[in-house]
Amino acid sequence: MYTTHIFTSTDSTNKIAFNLAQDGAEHGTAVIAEMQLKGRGRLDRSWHSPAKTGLYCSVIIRPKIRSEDYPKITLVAGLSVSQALDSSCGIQSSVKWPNDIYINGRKLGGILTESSPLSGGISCPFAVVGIGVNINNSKEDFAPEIAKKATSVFIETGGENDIEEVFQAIRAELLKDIEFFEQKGFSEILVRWRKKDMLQGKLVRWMSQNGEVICGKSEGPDLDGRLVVKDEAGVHHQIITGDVLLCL
Ligand code: BTX
Repeated sequence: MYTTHIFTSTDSTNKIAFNLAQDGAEHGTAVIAEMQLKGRGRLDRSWHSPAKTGLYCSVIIRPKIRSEDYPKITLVAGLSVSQALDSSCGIQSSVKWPNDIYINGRKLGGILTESSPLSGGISCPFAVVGIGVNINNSKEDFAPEIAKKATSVFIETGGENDIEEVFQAIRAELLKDIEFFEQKGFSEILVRWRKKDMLQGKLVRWMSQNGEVICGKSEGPDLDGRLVVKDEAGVHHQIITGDVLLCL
């Protein structure tokens, strides 16, 4: 039985979970909130977290993996969240490299993974896997700036779901997949990931580190978790971080 800390409101579940992990909280401990006042996305962006409509949770994991494998946790978690949503809500969601959950071309959820320092003899490293999913939101619940690109399970299916039950399904799937990753490595996770990859074989564009916009065909993540894209000249690029957009 794993511990769950439940809040009606908090600034960010990731922040609370990170503090708990630093104080020694066990693998599988989670923080869940009905709303967040400062929900965070990647790259200092915000995660819109209105009350009682979405799932906002953070799960502490202490995986038995090498420090260089930590960046793959986000991909593992995306797969776990997508699969748990499919089976508990009866949908068919996709994953979008590196951290998004999509359905019918709109963003349903996202993952924000934050890790303890991994070098310098840290005795019990950890990662906090922050998960945000729009569950029972109707269109009016979204802020105008995301209304066109966001969706929820309710919007897609017309049915409401019990957020606590969805959370339990996601945590169980995440811990199972992390154990699988520890024991069998990343390659089989990658096989499953590719089956849900919404960018596979599609034309995408992204901004390189020197500010150049590059277009190419996505070949999916490699064994190191980097997204491989082949440009029009046939050159392969391995993308480590950033946003990749579909060329429509
Ligand atoms: P991201 O950086 O990929 O996505 C953030 C971007 O997504 C925003 O800039 C905005 O355009 C859009 N966005 C914001 N809110 C929503 C929403 N509710 N639905 C769809 N699109 C949205 C994704 O980051 C990672 C999000 C993790 C959120 C969880 S919630 C629990 C935990 N605590 C916390 O503070 N963050 C994580």
